[in-house]
Amino acid sequence: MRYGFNAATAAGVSAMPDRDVDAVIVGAGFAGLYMLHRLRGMGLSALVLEAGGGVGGTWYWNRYPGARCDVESIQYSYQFSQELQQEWEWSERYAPQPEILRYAEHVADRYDLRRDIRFDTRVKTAVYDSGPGRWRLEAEDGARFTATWCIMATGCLSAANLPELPGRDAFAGATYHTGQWPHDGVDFTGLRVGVIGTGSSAIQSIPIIAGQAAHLTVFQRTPNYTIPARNAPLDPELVRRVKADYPALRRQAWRMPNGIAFRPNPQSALAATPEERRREYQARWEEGGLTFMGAFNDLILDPDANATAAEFVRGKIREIVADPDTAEALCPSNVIGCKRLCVDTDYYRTFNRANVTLVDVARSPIEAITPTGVRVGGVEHPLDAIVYATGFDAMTGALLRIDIRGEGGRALRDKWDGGPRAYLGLATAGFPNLFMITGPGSPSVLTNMLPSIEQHVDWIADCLGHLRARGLARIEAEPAAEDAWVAHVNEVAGGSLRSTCSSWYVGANVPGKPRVFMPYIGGFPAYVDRCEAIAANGYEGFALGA
Ligand code: NA7
Repeated sequence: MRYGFNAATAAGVSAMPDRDVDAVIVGAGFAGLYMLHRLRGMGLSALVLEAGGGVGGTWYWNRYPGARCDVESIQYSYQFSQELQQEWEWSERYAPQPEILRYAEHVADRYDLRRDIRFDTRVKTAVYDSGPGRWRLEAEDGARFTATWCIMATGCLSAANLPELPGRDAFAGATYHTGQWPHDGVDFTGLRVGVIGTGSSAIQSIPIIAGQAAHLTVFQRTPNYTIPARNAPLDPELVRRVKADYPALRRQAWRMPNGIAFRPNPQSALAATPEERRREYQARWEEGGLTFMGAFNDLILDPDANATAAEFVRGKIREIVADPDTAEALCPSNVIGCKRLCVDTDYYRTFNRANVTLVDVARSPIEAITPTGVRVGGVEHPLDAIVYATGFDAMTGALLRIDIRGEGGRALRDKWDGGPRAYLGLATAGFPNLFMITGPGSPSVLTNMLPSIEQHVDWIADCLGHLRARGLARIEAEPAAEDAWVAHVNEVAGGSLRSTCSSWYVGANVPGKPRVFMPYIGGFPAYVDRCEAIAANGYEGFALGA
């Protein structure tokens, strides 16, 4: 057992399993770290419980080859401290996982956060005790904690999804999940490797694994659209310009629906001529990255507009991939941007390598994992190692893997049986004093996570300050306000092409999960305005109590 406390505190904790604090925070990713910093600044006692052995959340677990952020480094960082954003130096346009992890570690050290983080502590239960009005949490190691406020900073993409394939556990070779990668890395040299999945994690790792393995077999159920990252060392002149007025870039980002400063084109794709469209798509393809979807203003709203962008990318795939059958198999037919767009380095080109085979498991699904490989359509693909790049039980998975019980012992799992219900994605009726950072019903995964996290943390901290100033110690979302918000979340989702395909946004990747479009798609600025108006109106839609 490893503790983040200093020795004296750690000894105190192990001798006294029950620890009572004002606020317990679950998770030491970017959300948990900043929440701890804010609460400490308010003079509250706070303790972070973290399942991993270190800080960083997503960036602690996702150590697969090629893992990097698809939001540009210069924007994927905290903005709460001028000093912090001035002093940190990113090396590349898209920071690789080890560098983002170093950044999280730097933040933890700079603000002396580790002494209030208990590592290797996976929370098993969180139960609201309405008598004293306190949350009681128990970890898998039996340690217990009590707090007035329980803040879930458990992440949107942190509960690994490992499909129940027949024979899975009988495989004799090595098995990995991209989201639970060994810390000392994996050397695939000389091995026959299978990658299951073709989402973002697969698309980042496949080119690198292909460069090592004797042979790589990719099992693809749904082809994905991916845009070249054009990753490169960060231009020092760009960094100098941004740092000369970082707040200006942040202000620009806060006005964008996805919380990322970029150059959207206000024109409709359908109003443009075919040649204008081609030029715009080509320019964005060359620029690289997620801004491809900003080529026109109706790509995610109008199926005909979207089809023009989709066809452009399919044309690129056919140009890049030499074998026409492989190229066709790699061409997605669904709406571009419906599943999260991917950003890659040499993904499509990798399929020109002699040691890479693509196996389409859309029509003929994986029949079984055998002790020596993967069987599809009666054909065995012999393998020494399998990489599950099969994603996450997104948005609700990490919350529901904890047995969370609110007023009257009601389980969150039961309340959310038909899909998540939360007011602003911050709180859920029947669970007083429980907050979720970037919970379902908030913009979260549709935005740059860092500003979304900071906005939620600041809102929660301000809310606790408001309650304290009035001698109050209880807050709970009102069912009517929650119902109205959930209805609004669903209504705006219905207007977007994003809700039309089988993505993890709707829970489609996890068998049996209710199909609900989980994040709020109304845009970051509208969401922030709503949160601020609710706070300004005395936390409208919340019941406050002593
Ligand atoms: P994703 O994007 O959820 O991708 C998971 C992939 O695994 C996807 O291609 C799935 O196919 C595939 N999958 C899942 N289960 C199976 C089974 N049973 N058989 C075959 N293939 C399967 O996860 P990532 O980790 O790549 O990325 C998650 C997010 O992290 C990403 O969006 C970024 O925001 C960062 P499917 O598409 O469901 O047919």
